[in-house]
Amino acid sequence: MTAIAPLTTRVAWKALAAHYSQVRHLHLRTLFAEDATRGERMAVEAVGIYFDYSKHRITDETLTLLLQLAEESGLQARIDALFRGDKINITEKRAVLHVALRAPKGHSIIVDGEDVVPHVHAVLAKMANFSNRVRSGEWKGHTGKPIRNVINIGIGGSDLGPVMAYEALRHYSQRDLVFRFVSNIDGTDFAEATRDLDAEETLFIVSSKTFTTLETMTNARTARDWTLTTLKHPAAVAKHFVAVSTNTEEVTKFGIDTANMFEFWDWVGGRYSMDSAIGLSTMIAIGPEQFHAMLDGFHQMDEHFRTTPFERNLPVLMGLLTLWYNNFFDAQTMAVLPYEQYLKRFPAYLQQLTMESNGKHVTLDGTEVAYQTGPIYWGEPGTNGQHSFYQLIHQGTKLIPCDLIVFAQPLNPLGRHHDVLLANVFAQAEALAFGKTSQEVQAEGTPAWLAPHRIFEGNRPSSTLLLERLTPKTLGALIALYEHSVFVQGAIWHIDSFDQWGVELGKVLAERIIPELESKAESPLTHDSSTNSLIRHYRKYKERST
Ligand code: G6Q
Repeated sequence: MTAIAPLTTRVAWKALAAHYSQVRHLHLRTLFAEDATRGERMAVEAVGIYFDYSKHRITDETLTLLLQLAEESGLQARIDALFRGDKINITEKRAVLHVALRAPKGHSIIVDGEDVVPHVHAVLAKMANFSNRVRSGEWKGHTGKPIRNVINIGIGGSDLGPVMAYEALRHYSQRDLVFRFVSNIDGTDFAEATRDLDAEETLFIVSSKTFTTLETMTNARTARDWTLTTLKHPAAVAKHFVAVSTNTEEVTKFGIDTANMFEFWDWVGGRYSMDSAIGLSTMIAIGPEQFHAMLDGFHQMDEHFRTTPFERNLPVLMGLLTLWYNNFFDAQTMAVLPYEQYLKRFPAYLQQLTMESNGKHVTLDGTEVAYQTGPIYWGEPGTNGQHSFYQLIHQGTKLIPCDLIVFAQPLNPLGRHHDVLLANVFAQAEALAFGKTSQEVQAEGTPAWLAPHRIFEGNRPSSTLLLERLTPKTLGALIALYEHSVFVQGAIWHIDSFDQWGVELGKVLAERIIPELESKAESPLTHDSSTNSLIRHYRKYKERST
């Protein structure tokens, strides 16, 4: 890794800090009034995504400086290292090659002296074969009935991608199959997912990179018991369980035939794995052809990111804009607001992608950062959000940049619904940017005492992402856009966006507490006084219920 000047000492950073104090009060009303072409100029169209970033609190100089910051941060070299398969996840000493998962046949990406692309395609072919057999009813359960229900058991990266993709692409799914997703260790998740299902017709996909994750393995064992309670014979496991994992040994120990194991590799991070075999449930739902269309969307965005000059590069622009608010305006959060019901789990998916990746407090060399890193991502589908939390975005005291995502063609055309939906998203972006002045409020005849409450300051920044239609391909492009935007931010902050040590401590402590909760004996407790007291109360309450 070449030495790089600390972020806050870079020329462009200092220039941006000075520039910020000059433009921070500039209003979008002024910026638009001064430049009639702003709306067309500050927009880029690539891989089917029209990205309008004109409603951001930026001038041409802001952009120039942000792009300079990207150059000074060695972004192009980082991108090249990513695509080359360098071990850029330095704390885990791993390559980060989700881009290989969607590399077309014939491409070549070498990891530890071996071309990984043929392996990726071999697994895709195995997934396609299995998916087709389930979809056609050829794959039979233990008693000879075809599979009707598919349950993915996994958590974190082995759950959020599959459930988001299933919901997003439900329109394209085989409707006579039921898909459910069990992630939580809370028994309710499993109980509710299976209560109306027939074990004879149910297939479990145990998705776990490590095949040791406590929640997933507990749910998988419960699923095995549930299956065997009905089907009685241990041989049923082979017909009702398949695994997606990197850990052959643990899969075998669980009793799943490795012929029914779909492999992936340690260079695929959990939160970057929905297009690997972790997407098996997605492929069963939408079929191999549509799954490949999704991979194509991912790949096209990869190529756009890898080869397009930064000033027209969607993930670069998106990443830089996020950084602009995060580091100069001190914005704490980013709202992701899909105006598309099928994307209802997209904000939850993005929360892991963005926050697990960039929620870091030290740089690659282990020194404490002297600046803010990853913002909090949150959101809900529009227009529901408009009737709840948008109030705070419009008139609260916090600056919340928004991503508004919308598709021009409805998947379920219904009367005037879609025009009304689109009108809402455009109106919101307009209201956020331009607000409502006191003159406008007065002109409406609002009494003086009420006027302050009705004024919208405006100057609330947003990006609008307008796509033609939600398809597997456009979904792939959209996800890759966010993946690479996260990468851009992490590269500039000089952090490891691909490890997740922050989730470890809680897991270790839970393992220690489990026996203390399970044991009947009043074993002495050696935690802090709060944890000790909570454990004692839990034991007391638990006894009352038995
Ligand atoms: C993602 C994280 C994490 C992981 C889960 C599940 O990047 O690593 O969310 O995906 O902890 O892990 P397993 O797939 O190993 O069960």
